[in-house]
Amino acid sequence: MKNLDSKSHVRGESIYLDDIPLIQGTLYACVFDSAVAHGTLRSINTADAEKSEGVMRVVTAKDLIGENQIGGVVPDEPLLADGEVHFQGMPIAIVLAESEELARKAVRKITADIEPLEPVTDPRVAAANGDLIVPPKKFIMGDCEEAFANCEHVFSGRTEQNGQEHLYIETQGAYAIPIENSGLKVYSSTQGPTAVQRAVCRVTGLPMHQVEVDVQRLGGGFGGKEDQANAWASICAVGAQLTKRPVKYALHRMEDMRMTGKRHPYSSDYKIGLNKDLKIIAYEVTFYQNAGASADLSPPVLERTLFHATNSYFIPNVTATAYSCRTNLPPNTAFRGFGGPQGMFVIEAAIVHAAEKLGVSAADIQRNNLIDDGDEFPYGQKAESDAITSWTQGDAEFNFAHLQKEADGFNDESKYFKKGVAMMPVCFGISFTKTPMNQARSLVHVYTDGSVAVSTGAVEMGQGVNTKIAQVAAKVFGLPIDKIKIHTTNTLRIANTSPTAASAAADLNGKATQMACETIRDRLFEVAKGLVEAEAVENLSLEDGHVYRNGDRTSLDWKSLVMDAHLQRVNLSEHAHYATPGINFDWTTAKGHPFAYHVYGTAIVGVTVDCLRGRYEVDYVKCCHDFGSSMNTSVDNGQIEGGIVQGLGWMTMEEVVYDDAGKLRSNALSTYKVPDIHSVPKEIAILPLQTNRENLAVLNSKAVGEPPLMYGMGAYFAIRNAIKAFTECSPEFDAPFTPEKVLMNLYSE
Ligand code: MTE
Ligand code: LUZ
Ligand code: MOS
Repeated sequence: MKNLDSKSHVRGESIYLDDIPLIQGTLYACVFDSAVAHGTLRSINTADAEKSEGVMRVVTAKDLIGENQIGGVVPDEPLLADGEVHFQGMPIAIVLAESEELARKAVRKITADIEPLEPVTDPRVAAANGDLIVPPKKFIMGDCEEAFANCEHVFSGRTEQNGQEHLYIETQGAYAIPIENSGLKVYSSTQGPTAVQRAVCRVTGLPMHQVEVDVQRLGGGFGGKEDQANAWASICAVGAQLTKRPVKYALHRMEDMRMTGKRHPYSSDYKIGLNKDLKIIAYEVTFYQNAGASADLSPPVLERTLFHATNSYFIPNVTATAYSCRTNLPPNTAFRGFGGPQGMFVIEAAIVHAAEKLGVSAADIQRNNLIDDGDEFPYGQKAESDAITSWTQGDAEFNFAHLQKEADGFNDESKYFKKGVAMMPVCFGISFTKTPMNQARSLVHVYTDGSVAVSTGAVEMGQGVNTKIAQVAAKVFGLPIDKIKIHTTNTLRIANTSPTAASAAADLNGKATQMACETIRDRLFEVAKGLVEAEAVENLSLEDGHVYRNGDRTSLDWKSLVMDAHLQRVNLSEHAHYATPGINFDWTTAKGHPFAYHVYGTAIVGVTVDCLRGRYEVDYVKCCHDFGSSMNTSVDNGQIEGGIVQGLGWMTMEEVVYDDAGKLRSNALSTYKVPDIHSVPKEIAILPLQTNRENLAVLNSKAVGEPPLMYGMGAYFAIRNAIKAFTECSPEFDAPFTPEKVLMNLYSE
């Protein structure tokens, strides 16, 4: 079944923040932000802006009624700069005006006197200065020191990974409307309606029951709106509170790129030890995360880097250390994979390094160390592993050796075009690593005409979560999908939501919906039992809009049953709560069972590099992917394709450039290159892993949002192999592999 939104998207009828009809009297906000990455804010001159045409008010930190604080994990992030600026793009003042244009015009009339301080942009420099967001985190398994002493081969090195701009098609934005008794209704383009509600309450001083947050859908989030929607909603809320008028702010693309954080760049050191059979015996890794100016989600992102530091491999001795380093960049944040990809890149680089030195294929080392059933991850959880099955099933279908031979043959014949192939296994843990976040609720109403309305905490952002939740309700009630309507995500209907993140939204909210629907269904069965004279409710079922008794269709249809139940005063509504069972994690020991399950997969990535120009094309990404048992192959294949292309973009062409002064140079689509239709691999082949395992996913259909991004990482190593087919060199592990960098490596000798 197609994504339920596909038709309204194509017709341009889907509603986003910018499509919400505005109330008369609406004001437009625009932010004046710091042009300096680090400095003391001596004074702000807003006089000219206040006199500017159409300006209602200019707001600075001193005007806030509540707290000037929006830091969710660590309270280190003022909404508006006060005393000091920490990054270029940091909001300092808010202009509220009668139109967008007038607001932007007035912003240009504001000046700030900022005494510059030395900016830090390099995480290793920040770490050396002791400027950490939180104390270092560590995972230890076995004894690395002793193990290295006994290793046949030991290699060490360093990797660099750059950030990534989210480039959701819909930029950040919000619309806040004053309601009676000082309350606020806030429309926000957010993955976390409750996070927005909390931030708004903090800056306005309102209690949570006075603030309603509503989300129809997002034009993409990719993690960038898990926490970073809070600022813009807070700005609108403060404006609405102070002026008693509705306030809207939808950021321009360049404002968004300049003022919001991105994927975290990392700089890392590794040391890998192998025995003579190519078993990895020991792995030591140190991660320096570039957190930016405030914590945002950096601490949990850092933790997930540790959780995925060994990717799909079993390594008996591991010491992984991670530093979250405070720099003068916009606060970096969640991005599809949430630190996991950063952890995986380093182990993959270490394996490639070892393979190169030992004169073997990296695939031999990868294959030889895949985690097996019962093996323990460094954080204590025992694997129920499909690392090996996904590799062998993928290899059986796509034949790595043959693809490698084909590339070798091509390379023998071709002087200036070279092909490279790489294997990219992936293992990604599903659940928020912070156990309490793994809960969700669903509110289901069956109306007397038989139609069904569902509200959950899940936010639709193109990933198809609403389609999946509707499928769950349709399945339990035995109804066609058009009888089910998924309503907006709203904090009045569903309270205390976790953000739609960690790929877990369909699992958590889908399970809650399943529970709510089953409760209503069981009540209806009690009614039906009398109506169709069944001996027991166990003999009843609901299918294609009818009640079935002992597998036979009765004349009792859904609508009549519902109406009858209502007349008998049976409750046709239910609010259900789901909390993932069996998960835990204890940071005092850094051990536990944090994930409901893992998603496994193996990709083979092939590229062709133009060795005169440094350009490249991705010929194919062929993967064997663990869907469990997919409840929607159309949606899931779309997630795989999109994730792969986004991963390729991060590893190859997307290059976030800040200069030493902390100014974003890649601040528009002319200077920041994202994959377009021409960068999509010529072939993406998706083979579902064959498995009969039970899992904790909704209807056994495993989470699919984030894991495929990591297949795209294979392109980096495939490009590296192609370069090595052209010239004797050993490119550094410095992602992304932009065409410029490829060219430099091709002619580095
Ligand atoms: N797909 C689309 N089209 N748009 C998005 O913003 N976000 C990704 C992924 N797929 C995203 C997407 C991220 S970062 C996550 S965590 C998951 O979707 C969240 O949704 P889920 O939990 O329903 O998988
Ligand atoms: N967000 C979060 C996430 O808060 N915790 C997580 O573990 C996580 N994982 C992936 C993506 N977002
Ligand atoms: Mo996704 S990074 O969990 O929003």
